[in-house]
Amino acid sequence: MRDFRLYAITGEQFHPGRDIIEVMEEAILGGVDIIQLRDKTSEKPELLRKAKELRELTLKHGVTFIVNDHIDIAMEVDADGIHLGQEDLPLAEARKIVGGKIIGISTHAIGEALLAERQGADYIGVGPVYRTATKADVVDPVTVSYVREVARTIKIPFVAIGGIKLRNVDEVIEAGATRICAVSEIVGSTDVKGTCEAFLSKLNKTR
Ligand code: TZP
Ligand code: MG
Repeated sequence: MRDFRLYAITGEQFHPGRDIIEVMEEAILGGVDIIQLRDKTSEKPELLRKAKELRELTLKHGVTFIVNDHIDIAMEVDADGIHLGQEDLPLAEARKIVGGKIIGISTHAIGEALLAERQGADYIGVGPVYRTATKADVVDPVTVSYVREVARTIKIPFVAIGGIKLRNVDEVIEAGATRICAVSEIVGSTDVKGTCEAFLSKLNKTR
């Protein structure tokens, strides 16, 4: 997959009254490399509609588009990839369906990270780094020192996620993360584009 620095996930609860496409386009204009559609509440037809619109938007801007959980929707809209958690379809099964598309896997422990790497994940999510209200099925935060361990151990791209804000991202970067993912800090911002630019200016110092 193409390398990336800033990864934004949708979270419509953080921008009531604002359209998802408008918010995600602002994030793209702020420089995000990847957009993920993550929606745990909509019914399939609604999800499919959002996926189609986001596919169109990301194609227009040359940004990578990933769908969370719904491999059928990812295939139907020809997304660039799929993101799966530990409880979702096993990676080997997903690989049979998506072929060469990107597969990202959420991991919370070094054993999970190593397994995903061995099984051919294209990237892994590492988190939640900090406590976050965004993910309902909260596991304990993995902590910044765990990010350091992953940075030392894992060879495929990893993206730090969970409770990452402009005010704490420096210590995540200092621990070795060169790719960051955020939901609420980006899409809940009154200045989505400026927030992305601020994240990127910090991340760019790591390369
Ligand atoms: N996976 C681990 S933490 C998380 C996901 C989807 C939510 C991150 O949201 P926020 O608002 O950036 O803490
Ligand atoms: Mg999932």
